[in-house]
Amino acid sequence: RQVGTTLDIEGMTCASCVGRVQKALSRVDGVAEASVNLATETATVSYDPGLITLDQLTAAVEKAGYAGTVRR
Ligand code: 9UX
Repeated sequence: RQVGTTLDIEGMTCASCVGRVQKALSRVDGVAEASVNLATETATVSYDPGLITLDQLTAAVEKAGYAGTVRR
């Protein structure tokens, strides 16, 4: 099963930032697809909730050097 969520990402200022965040999210086991938008400072992520939690997604963003919060 897959669900989608949107994260607000803080701290991205260039295209490389986008790449870093996208790579960090894509690498998390259980993430099917991650798409990061610099203009809106968001990431849309499709993931399997049986494999990972939202906390793990925000943790991956933080580990990459940015602040990620789940948009509720
Ligand atoms: Mo370039 Mo984005 O250093 O932080 S990757 S601005």
